[in-house]
Amino acid sequence: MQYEDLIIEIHDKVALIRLNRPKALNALNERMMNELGDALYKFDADANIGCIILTGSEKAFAAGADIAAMADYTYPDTYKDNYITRNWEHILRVRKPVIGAVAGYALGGGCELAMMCDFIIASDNAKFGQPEIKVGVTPGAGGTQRLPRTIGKAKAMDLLLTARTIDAAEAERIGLVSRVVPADKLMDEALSAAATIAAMPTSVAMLIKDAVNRAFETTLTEGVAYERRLFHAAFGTPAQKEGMHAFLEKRLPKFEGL
Ligand code: CO8
Repeated sequence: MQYEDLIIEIHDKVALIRLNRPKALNALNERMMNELGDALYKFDADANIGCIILTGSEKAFAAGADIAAMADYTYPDTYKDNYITRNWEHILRVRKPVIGAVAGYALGGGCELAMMCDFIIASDNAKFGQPEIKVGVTPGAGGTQRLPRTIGKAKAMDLLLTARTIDAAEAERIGLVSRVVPADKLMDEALSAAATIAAMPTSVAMLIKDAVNRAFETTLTEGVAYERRLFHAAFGTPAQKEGMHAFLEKRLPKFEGL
């Protein structure tokens, strides 16, 4: 597939996907989300890739779903087509780690897409918000669900009901992002984190991602039982043999291809 709205770069074992509709501040439309799904599945299946970065431009990760594309939609249009949701959740089916590298605006669907990444590294110029209420809709890609789970009910209600935009420092303080770096260091930081992850055994990174995501879907007891099964499963991976024997032999592990 040739991409019109994405730019792809490969950095050793890291795939970098850049949203690229600069004139519309990367407003997320049907074509871009289809392309994103295609690229994500391709890299998820590529044995040479150990981590994926999703980013936008210096001005916008994404300023939301494309308002121009949906302004005249009716309820039957949206319901019959399952409008936009059908291709928005591909990212949740990706089993390898996905880092969101956010500079500029991550608003509405852009904030929701960032929250669907495994963690977010933000540039100090990043701005997050769920301003859907100002254009007369609710969030539609998990904003009302993932935001309270991530930052708690009080902050989530505040952002969702006032449409207030928060800066990177506040986003880090409330746990929406894991790190904030100067704007000109964002890609270095994201690539470095991704390279670190890609150098780990990918099979185990996938187990960890699976286990952490289960925490949001189940009770603590069930989640811990699930984790225990994955821990047991890790003993079936060559990575466990290599990792533990390398430690005992006082050498660095060789996880290439594991
Ligand atoms: N959709 C379409 N076009 C957009 C969007 C958008 N979300 N955001 C910006 N643009 C376009 C502008 O229309 C403008 O185009 P043009 O130059 O042709 O007029 C261009 O990008 C530049 O934008 P601005 O001139 O407005 O730039 P500013 O720097 O003045 O402002 C802002 C930047 C503050 C980001 C401003 O553009 C803005 O408020 N954008 C809209 C933010 C918003 O409301 N987002 C939420 C949209 S609704 C949504 O996301 C629902 C998600 C549901 C997902 C469901 C999936 C299943």
